[in-house]
Amino acid sequence: MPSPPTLITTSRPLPAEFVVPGARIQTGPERGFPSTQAFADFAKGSAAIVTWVSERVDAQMLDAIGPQLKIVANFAVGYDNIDTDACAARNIWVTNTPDAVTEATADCALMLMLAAARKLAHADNFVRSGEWEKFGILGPADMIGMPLENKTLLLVGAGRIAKATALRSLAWNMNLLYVARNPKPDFETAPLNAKRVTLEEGLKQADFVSIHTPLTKETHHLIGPAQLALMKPTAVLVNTARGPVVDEAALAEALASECIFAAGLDVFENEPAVQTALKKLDNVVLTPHFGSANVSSRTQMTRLCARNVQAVLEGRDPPTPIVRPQAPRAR
Ligand code: 8YV
Repeated sequence: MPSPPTLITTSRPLPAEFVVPGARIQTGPERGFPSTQAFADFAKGSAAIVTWVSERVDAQMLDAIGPQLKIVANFAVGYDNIDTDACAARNIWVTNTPDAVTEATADCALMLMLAAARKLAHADNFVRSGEWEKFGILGPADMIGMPLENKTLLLVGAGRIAKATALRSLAWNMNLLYVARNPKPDFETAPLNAKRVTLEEGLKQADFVSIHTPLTKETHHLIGPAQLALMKPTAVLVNTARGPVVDEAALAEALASECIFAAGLDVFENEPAVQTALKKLDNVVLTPHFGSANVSSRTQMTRLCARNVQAVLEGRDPPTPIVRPQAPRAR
């Protein structure tokens, strides 16, 4: 009797480009599963699961899915949602989607820099609410923002997205600083000519700060009250990486007290919840963790994710591994 097709579970419906020949693909609900347990129950018996940034993949989940699970393919470049040690201990591959998200996320960072600097949240609300009609034509001193031209941009992290953001910033002739554990020759040479600094030095000097570091134990609340206090009152903070890198309550406080000028946030500590204090402020632009949400990026993410799954199911190394099984798997 022919064996049944290999089962792949995607936690949500994926774009049509998610094709893995010979496999049966079952998809979770549009808005994702209500709990890890519900996802695990649905995915039981799968050889591959495709996960979204909001889904925690832990030892309990892996065990509930079963020992036939070969790969956790994250539909994102960040993989802080996955217990990689638990996957390694069970000889399960973990893959992500680097490169595919780079350009769209860098666009998002620049969009938030400009939007926050030019008070877009306030301006948009001013028009929609009818406030403009009551107020009248703006005068020379109304709604004045900050320029990007010739200003200093600090990149916290020096990976692909930081570099793509830095390249875009050259259009404004920005002076670049970066924070990284090790020197990055491609940041320090033309065209970026960025200078490596400590976080403290960078925060003091920067007019714009853009976060591009993965979330780890070391980067949790990397930007807290002490760091915000170092920033200029005219400075703008942008986060397109992971919410918990910034202490959200401390940021709300810094914005409310005008310790910094503005912020642009695509990521939050407890998504989809956002601190009420932040939502009340008009010097912060808020977007719903949609950095990679453009057509080109989503297509590339989907294709790469499918290639990762297909390779592992066919016994080959996937193109973008994070965790590689150490022991040969019984087939
Ligand atoms: C999100 C991301 O997956 O790649 C990442 O790490 O955070 C993003 O691509 C996406 O924006 C969620 O909508």
